[in-house]
Amino acid sequence: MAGLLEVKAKLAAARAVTVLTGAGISADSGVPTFRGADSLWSKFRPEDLATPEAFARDPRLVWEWYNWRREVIASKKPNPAHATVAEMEARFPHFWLITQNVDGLHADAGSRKLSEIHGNIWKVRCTACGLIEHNRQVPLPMLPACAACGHLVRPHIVWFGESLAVADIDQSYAALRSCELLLLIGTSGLVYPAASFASIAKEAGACVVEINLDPTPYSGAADIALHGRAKDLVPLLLD
Ligand code: BV8
Ligand code: ZN
Repeated sequence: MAGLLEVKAKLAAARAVTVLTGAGISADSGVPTFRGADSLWSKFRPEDLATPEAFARDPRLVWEWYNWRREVIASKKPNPAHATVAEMEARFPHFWLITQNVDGLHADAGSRKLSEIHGNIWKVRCTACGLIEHNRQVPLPMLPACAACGHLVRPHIVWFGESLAVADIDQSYAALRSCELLLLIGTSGLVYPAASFASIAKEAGACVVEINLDPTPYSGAADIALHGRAKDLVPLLLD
């Protein structure tokens, strides 16, 4: 595949690489994606669940959805694509991973230089004192309470209509503006602000590579598109 050899050559010469991942990189670990046939959204309407209004209206319903997702994800393991992305940290002098995934699989695979820009399903945040705790209990008892002050906790996840953490935005923009290569892996490019990240990197002079089963809204900005499963293609990039 010509594109693959070209990407391998660019990676071999690169010093600064940024990776942006979406649900597609975890699909090969058995984690349902957001859109597509057997996706999360085919069963639920995210507008009804992944929003602060939904949580204010019916915290139990929202927690039941997240408890179900935690149960589904609890048994899932990183796949070779996650492992290769973790290996990239040691390979490139300047590397950063921006993930939209909340499943925690990149951290499980050993990635440390990462921004989980939509949060993490294994973290809960107190609605009163703001304490953030790592909690892998499955299922969480209903309704879960803060260990420090006893008030209701919520998933530490960025819902629709909520802003991303300033630190994550700053870190992401810095990584997008300074990289020679931006790898987009398994993301549909539909959700903002991540949907604008490819053009930010491109404007700063990066070569943009898309790895996905299908073309996406990012494809216009991509210099090279590799079509296939992340678990098959991503490991080939480093070997
Ligand atoms: C904000 C947490 C503003 C929830 C998530 C109209 C126009 C522009 C913007 C908007 C608009 N209306 C509303 C907005 C803003 C909104 C938005 O972008 N909406 C979209 C739907 C239009 N964005 C927000 O609200 C964001 N906040 O903008 O704040 C603001 C400003 C000031 C003050 C206040 C507010 C917050 C966005 C974060 C939302 N939270 N998740 C939860 O997870 O429970 S988003 C959700 O979608 C997930 O995080 C997911 O990661 C993300 C993106 O989806 P993908 O990861 O791309 O996954 P998807 O299934 O879509 O695609 C999978 C891809 O993989 C596919 O391309 C597929 O082909 C590919 N694939 C599948 N298998 C494989 C594969 N590829 C390779 N190998 C495989 N095996
Ligand atoms: Zn508290």
